[in-house]
Amino acid sequence: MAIETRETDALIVVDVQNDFCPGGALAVSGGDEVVPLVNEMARHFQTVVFTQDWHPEGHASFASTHGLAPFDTIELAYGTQVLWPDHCVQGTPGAAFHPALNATMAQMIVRKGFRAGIDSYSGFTEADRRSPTGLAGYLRERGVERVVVAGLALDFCVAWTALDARGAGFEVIVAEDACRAIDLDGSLSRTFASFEEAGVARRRWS
Ligand code: VGL
Ligand code: ZN
Repeated sequence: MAIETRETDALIVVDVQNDFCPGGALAVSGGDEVVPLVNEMARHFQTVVFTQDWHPEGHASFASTHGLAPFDTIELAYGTQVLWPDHCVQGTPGAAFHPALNATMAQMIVRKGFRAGIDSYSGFTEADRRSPTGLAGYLRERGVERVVVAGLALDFCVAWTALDARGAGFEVIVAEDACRAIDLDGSLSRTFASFEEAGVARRRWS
């Protein structure tokens, strides 16, 4: 493996849920392809955290809530919000983890985006940039120094999670081959530029 894991590493697996896989409401091309790799990776980490996008019906990030088209943007109190198809509605099959994802490996599952008016791409801080999920404290208390991030989508929830991990003082590696991107209006190249600027490393697992 190209990433030598340490005892003080954590693996953060972002949003490997049915709605982000082919056939889902907000399918990421090849999203299901990360599952075998993520399952393999998880065996090498003492700390494994999953994030789960977990929206109530009528969520502020849903285009349908505003009578607008998916992928339009609007201004909310906390800034510009991309509008998505309804996805990852709490308790629905679309919000469940991909059936082949080995969820028994996760010690901690962080649900996010559960407040009707606030989105959360990041597993650390909601889109208002004020409300922490508690994940940074959890990792610090577990003695974690470095996080490896994998999952969906590379240019949204993986990106925000990786950048916030860096902002919280962790060393961060994004395992690129264990991610897939949406790539909306240049979002992927902007993501790579922000990784470069923030000191988030991009590596392959295999
Ligand atoms: C995500 C858009 C909306 C993601 C979540 O997991 O990247 N993207 N909600
Ligand atoms: Zn979402």
